[in-house]
Amino acid sequence: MWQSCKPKAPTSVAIGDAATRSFVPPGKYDEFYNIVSGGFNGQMAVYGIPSGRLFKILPVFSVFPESGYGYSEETKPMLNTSHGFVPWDDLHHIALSTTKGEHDGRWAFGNANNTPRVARINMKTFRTEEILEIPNSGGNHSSPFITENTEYLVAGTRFSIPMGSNKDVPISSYKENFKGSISFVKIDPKDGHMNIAFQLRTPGFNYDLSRAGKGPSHGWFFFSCYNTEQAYTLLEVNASQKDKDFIMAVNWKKAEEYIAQGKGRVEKAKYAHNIYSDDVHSATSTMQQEVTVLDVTEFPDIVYFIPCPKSPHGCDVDPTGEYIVGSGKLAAMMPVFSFSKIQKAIAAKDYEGDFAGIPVIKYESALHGEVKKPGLGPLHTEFDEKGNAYTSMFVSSEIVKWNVKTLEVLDRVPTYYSIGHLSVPGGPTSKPHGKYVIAYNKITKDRFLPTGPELTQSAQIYDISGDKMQLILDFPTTGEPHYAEAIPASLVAPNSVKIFKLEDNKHPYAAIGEGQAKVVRDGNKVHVSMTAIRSHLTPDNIEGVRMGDEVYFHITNLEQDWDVPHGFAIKGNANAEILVMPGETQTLKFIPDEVGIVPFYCTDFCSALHQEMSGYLRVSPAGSKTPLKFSTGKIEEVN
Ligand code: RUQ
Ligand code: CUA
Repeated sequence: MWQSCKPKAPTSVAIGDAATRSFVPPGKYDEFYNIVSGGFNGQMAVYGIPSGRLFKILPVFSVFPESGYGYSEETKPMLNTSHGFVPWDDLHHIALSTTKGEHDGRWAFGNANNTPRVARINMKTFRTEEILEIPNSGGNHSSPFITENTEYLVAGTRFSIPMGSNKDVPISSYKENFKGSISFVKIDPKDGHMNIAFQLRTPGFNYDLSRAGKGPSHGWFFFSCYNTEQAYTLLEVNASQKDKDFIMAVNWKKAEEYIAQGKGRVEKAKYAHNIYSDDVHSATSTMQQEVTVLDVTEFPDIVYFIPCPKSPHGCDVDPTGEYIVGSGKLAAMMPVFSFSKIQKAIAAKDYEGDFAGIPVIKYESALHGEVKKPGLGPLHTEFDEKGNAYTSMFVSSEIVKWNVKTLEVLDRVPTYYSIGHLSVPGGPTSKPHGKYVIAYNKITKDRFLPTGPELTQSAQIYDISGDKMQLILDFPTTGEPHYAEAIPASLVAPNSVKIFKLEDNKHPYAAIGEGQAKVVRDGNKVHVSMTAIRSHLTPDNIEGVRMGDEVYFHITNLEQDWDVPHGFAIKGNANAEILVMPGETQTLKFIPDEVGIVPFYCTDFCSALHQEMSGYLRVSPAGSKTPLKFSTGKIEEVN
């Protein structure tokens, strides 16, 4: 039996009645929303904490046939880029908006790692409202990270690449020609709209992760950098030569001053800016043409390097804003830097030299201290409300708890297996909510029933309310989770939108009532303004469509009750379904490919007579004289 092959670990961990702490009784709500990145599925997912229950997959950078995201005419522009329509990406990091460093429940941001973009999700509708492409970026891993009051979202390039006018260069000219870039995206406090305020052009190597300063360090940003060897081949070996890489400290207030003084250089760039509006229930995509650039090597006081051992990955700022934790993936200890010491070192020009003209602060001068022997492969650190830090150890598969001030290791627990990110509710804010740490693991192996070669990814919840961390739940996740953020339900649930008001619907093809349902021919385009209400579609008989036509089904859901979506699908369509929320209009395009009668139906089991919620489209041969007609019950003729 397959059970007999099970390794020891899963059975040997006794969690006793600790599991009851993750139990949320039927009908009761979870305490936290947990917004989890989907990695290579390009989406976010919404779970409850502590139950680990999955509520929703929230489409962001990848098409989602389940809702029609990226398939409906209204949402297609959301995935437009300077490369055209891109149906997929890789989403690693979540950033929840903050005010004065604390969660405010307004927006969630996420990054597209592959085709550089950032997205903003409205936490009232749990929908992607805006996607902004990032130009001059070779991959958007170091992103998105936000400042204390969500003034800026910052996106750093993972790979350096040649930028500007001369891009066709030998790869071996990396040192001369390859540059990094950090984009400062201004967030409009009213509506969250994003615009690139400026980009910093930085030395050519890899930028990995980042955090903004807060409290005393507000106005600063800290980025982990690797491959300061500037290798361009076999990075596995060549980018691990040096003893230390850097944490890059950026004084963004200074950069703002230079921009205000007009010191930025306007450069040509091409990048898409896509915005979804709930008024017209549609997205528009505009192509932006320029970006303002500050080359940090030309300004002496924007950027400083701090040596950080062995290929740093996570770079995390504690809730007080004084301590910055660097995690060298290959280092046997973890350095904790002090913001006030960094300031002193800068004032005293306490430098060990420079890199590409940028001062390198002496390691000892910036250092608060080192966490000795924390574990193997430290990646990411989160914080609780009691002055403790929790670091994920990829290689030794554990979470290590330590005290930020004393640097003393307090506790360690195994994770199953190979933890990447971890998350404490409010962990990156100035006021952590604490209570749990959630591990996001890269490998599950034997934790769940096998499902062929591909196994589920998994997360694990540990209770951290006591001195000792205690495992209380494993829960499988969709995609590959990277970072996640949990936020108290009380900050989000009361604002949740239940319906869209029909009277506010400004979609050009909306039918606000069955009397407005119509079918209009415009050349070879046929626009059907159709309504959906329990339990019929109006019109449900359409004739006069011909081969060679493109049919646009604009479905308006007339319901004004919560939780009554209607769906729409039509036989043989080379497209997905659409799910239409109450009061909303969405459009599915259909190109008939054969003569005959084509059934369509509502895809969401909305009522006892859901199976009756259907209709027929008649498709006639090209050039046929069949008049355009539509009806529900009675016949109405158009033309
Ligand atoms: S990374 S597993 Cu893509 Cu956030 Cu560290
Ligand atoms: Cu509407 Cu089923």
